[in-house]
Amino acid sequence: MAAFIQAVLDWLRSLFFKTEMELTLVGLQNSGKTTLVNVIALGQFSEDMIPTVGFNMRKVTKGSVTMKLWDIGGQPRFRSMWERYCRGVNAIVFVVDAADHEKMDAARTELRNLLDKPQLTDIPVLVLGNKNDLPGALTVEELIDAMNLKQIASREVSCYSISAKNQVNIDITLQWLIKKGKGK
Ligand SMILES: Nc1nc2c(ncn2[C@@H]2O[C@H](COP(=O)(O)OP(=O)(O)O)[C@@H](O)[C@H]2O)c(=O)[nH]1
Ligand SMILES: [Mg+2]
Repeated sequence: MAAFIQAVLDWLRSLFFKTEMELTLVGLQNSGKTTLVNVIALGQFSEDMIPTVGFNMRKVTKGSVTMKLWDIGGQPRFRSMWERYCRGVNAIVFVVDAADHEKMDAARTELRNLLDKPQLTDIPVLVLGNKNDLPGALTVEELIDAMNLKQIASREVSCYSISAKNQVNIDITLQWLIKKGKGK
C-alpha cells in the first residue's frame, strides 16, 4: 500500500512540474515552507536569491513551475513588495505551523494583510496547516476558525491539514495546485 501511495505521489509530482505556473509560498518563519518545497520537488530544483536589501526572497524553479518563497511577518516595511511578488501568480500558498498555538494570531494577521492587497483579490489561496504529525496540531476545522477563513468572502480559499515531514496530504495539495495551473 505504501508503495502504491508513493507511486501516485510521484505521478502527481511529474504532472505538477509539467504544469505551466507560478506560485507564491509564504508563511511565518519556521512554518515549514522550505521542507514543503523539498518534499514536493524531492530536493531537485534550482534556486535563486532575488537581491532585495533586507528582504529574504527565493525563487525556486523546476520544470514549468516557478515558486517564490519568503518569510512573512515582522517586516512591515516590506509590505509594499508583496504585491510585486504575488501579482500574476496562479495561486498563493500560505503555510501555517498548525502546532504552534502562540503564533496563530500573528499568522492570521499576516494572512489578512496579504489578502487585503487590492491587486491580489483574484488570486486563489491555499492555506496549509503543516505539522499535523505533532501532538496538539489544529485540525482543518480548528485552523479555519483560528485563521478566520470563513470571513473571507471575496475569493477562493481552500484549507488542508498536511505534514511535510511525513508527506501527508501532499497528494491533495499537488492536485489543488495542478488545477490552478490549468486555468490560465
Ligand atoms: N514535525 C514536523 N516538523 C516539520 C514539518 N515541516 C517542517 N518541520 C520542521 O520545522 C522546522 C522549520 O521548517 P522550515 O521548512 O525550515 O520552515 P520555513 O522557515 O518556513 O522554511 C524544521 O525544523 C523542520 O524540520 C512537519 O510537517 N512536521
Ligand atoms: Mg525557509
